[in-house]
Amino acid sequence: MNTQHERISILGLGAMGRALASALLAAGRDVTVWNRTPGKAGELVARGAREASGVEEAIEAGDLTVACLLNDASVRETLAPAVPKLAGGTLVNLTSGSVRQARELAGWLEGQGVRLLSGGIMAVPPTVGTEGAFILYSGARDLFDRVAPVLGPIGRPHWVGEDPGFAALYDMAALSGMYGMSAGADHAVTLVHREGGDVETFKREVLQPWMEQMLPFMVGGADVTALVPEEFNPAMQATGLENILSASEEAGVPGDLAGHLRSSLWRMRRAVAG
Ligand code: FVH
Repeated sequence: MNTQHERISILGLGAMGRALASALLAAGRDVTVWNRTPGKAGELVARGAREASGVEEAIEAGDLTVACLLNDASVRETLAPAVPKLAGGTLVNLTSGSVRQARELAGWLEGQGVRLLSGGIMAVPPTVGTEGAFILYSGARDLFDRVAPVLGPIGRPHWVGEDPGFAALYDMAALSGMYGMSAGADHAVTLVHREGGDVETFKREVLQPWMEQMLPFMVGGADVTALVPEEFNPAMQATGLENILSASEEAGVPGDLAGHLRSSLWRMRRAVAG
């Protein structure tokens, strides 16, 4: 199959679906789009996409169908009436969901003669198609080998195994790491703001260089046992965390922003005790 001529149908034109379609059009791909609520395809159609009036029409127009909808329930609801049209074909599901949902979707589709390649998008709409963007895929290796060059323009394809749940697994785990960092950054700027510091200067001159310096240690030191290595001196860290919590209380930082600090403090105290 010629990658450039493989026809792609995209189900879902939310912020992410539109970004995917846009990157594929920019790369000269043949794109058909469908969205539950009409009216979101205008700009894409102006750039050469076709708009299907229904899911079945969209599936028929593509060699490859890509779903990028809100959640697993919306994928099921969208596909249920149209899945016979997909029989003998392939669905690439770039909708976020749980590991179990991805495995069950693969089983359900397999029973209907449809091959599933599960995906997890490691990008946000403005970074789709840019150098840093990558897409996790899991499912049969031969399927990945066929799909990867076709969907390459949306982000670097990265296969994480045969298990259809693994793309979701790594996606959810990576997001968990990101939300932890995000909570820390929100807490940090709130503390600076409450005590009269200049947030933008703090971000640029202190927070970003500090987080960049520590990132390899945070990722490299992450441990499944949740035990604190001896050289990390948990007693010293517990005292340091108490200092940050005191500084936050003095500044009137809302308590919910400090939840991750309290979890770390409990962990250090456990390590000291035991
Ligand atoms: N946007 C992001 O930053 C993240 C980055 C990482 C990956 N996620 C996941 O991508 C999926 C889609 O996200 P999105 O940003 O496009 O989300 P929305 O803009 O809210 O669009 C949702 C689309 O889903 C359609 N939809 C919702 N429910 C149904 C349904 N029952 N049947 C059919 N379609 C449905 C909705 O259609 P409409 O409301 O316009 O009619 C939108 O097309 C998502 O899994 C993220 O976790 C994005």
